Amino acid sequence: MRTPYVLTFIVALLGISLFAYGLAFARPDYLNAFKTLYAPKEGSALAKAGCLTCHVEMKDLKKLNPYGADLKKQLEKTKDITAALKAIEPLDSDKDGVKNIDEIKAGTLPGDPKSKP
Ligand SMILES: [Ca+2]
Repeated sequence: MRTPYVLTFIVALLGISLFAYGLAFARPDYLNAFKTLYAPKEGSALAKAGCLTCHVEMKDLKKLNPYGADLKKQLEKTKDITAALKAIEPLDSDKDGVKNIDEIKAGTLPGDPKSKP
């Protein structure tokens, strides 16, 4: 009768591993740095986006949107998240004609061309 317990343990361990794997790609510390630096307007698309400010979908956090990709490139040059965020402010990552910093100030998504001021 020990088998079900072992199975439960394995399933739980697998769940925890997958969760940790997901967290390795989602960076809540980066999101916190973003929020601290910019304090997105409450109720704006940007404030609601959370992890999706940089990631394409929660199911596969390895996929980065254009803003997340630019941030990643910058983080290869500096490990300072605030410096990296500031460095990509003048870019228009999603090529919608609006600079990242202007999108952030407006509360729209700098990684989604369908979202702009
Ligand atoms: Ca946009």
